[in-house]
Amino acid sequence: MSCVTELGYLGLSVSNLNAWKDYAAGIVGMEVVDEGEGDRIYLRMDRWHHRIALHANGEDDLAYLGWRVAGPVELEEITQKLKAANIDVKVASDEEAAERRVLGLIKMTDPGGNPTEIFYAPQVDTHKPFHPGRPMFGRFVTGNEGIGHLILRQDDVPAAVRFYQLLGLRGSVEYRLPLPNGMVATPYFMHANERQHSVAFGLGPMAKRINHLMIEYTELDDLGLAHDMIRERQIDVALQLGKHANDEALTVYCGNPSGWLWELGWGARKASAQQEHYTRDIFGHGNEASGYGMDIELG
Ligand code: MBD
Ligand code: FE
Repeated sequence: MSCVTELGYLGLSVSNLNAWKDYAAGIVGMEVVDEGEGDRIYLRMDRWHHRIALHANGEDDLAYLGWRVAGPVELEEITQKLKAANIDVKVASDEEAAERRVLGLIKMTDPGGNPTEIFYAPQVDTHKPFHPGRPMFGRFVTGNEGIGHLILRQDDVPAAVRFYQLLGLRGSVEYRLPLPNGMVATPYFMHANERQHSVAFGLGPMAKRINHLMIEYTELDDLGLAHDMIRERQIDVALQLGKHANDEALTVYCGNPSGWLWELGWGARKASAQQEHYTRDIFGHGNEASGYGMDIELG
């Protein structure tokens, strides 16, 4: 059984690299690495060469996402499994793998049209301690749980569920949220490891490929520092501080320099063996700035 083990890396296309440096390093605490390539910079969250590549090509959207498998045997197995399911998989060249700082790589698109990659053996710079972009009390929760979680655009939710099940993720609808128009939103959450979810979808039509990236701090005080800075600088907050019912994380959703959301969080519980569903969050998450596709009522 070859399953992806974590959401390993992301590529984001952005228009304003300087604003992104201030946001990702100065507020959130990531480490900026500039290797002089001119069209991109890297964001570190741990000892990996990078977790996020920012490509300065102006689209202000998700460029690609990378799922990890254990090694070359698993990459070969999952390639065969995807081909057998009629997914159009391209085996990347050595140059493409080197560009992502991995040893092996395949590329495809998911049913929502999101450029999706599966890789093994990321470059890990164990000789280079993680150096946060602003003082941090702790670290980011990564390790076996990967970078965090994403809400992705999927116009055909059952097709998306089938695709991510093929990758080895598990999950279900975890909320039934009554909408003002009488309908019920039924977002679907899936996990690949101990992180309660690595990907979710099914919150309705979206302007961009991505609604948000959630990243998690090990220390509550780092979420507090970020929250203070977001409020001082009057950065848009789409959902105020609150605690989700499914992963029980305390989080806040703030606008990023590309006009979509980063969800900053702390204290998530781990994925449980059996599914549950909820009708609202535990507390908070009140709606504030609109226009981010997060106008759902969670409270
Ligand atoms: C999440 O992380 C989330 O983004 C939403 C909308 C609901 C539950 C958990
Ligand atoms: Fe989230």
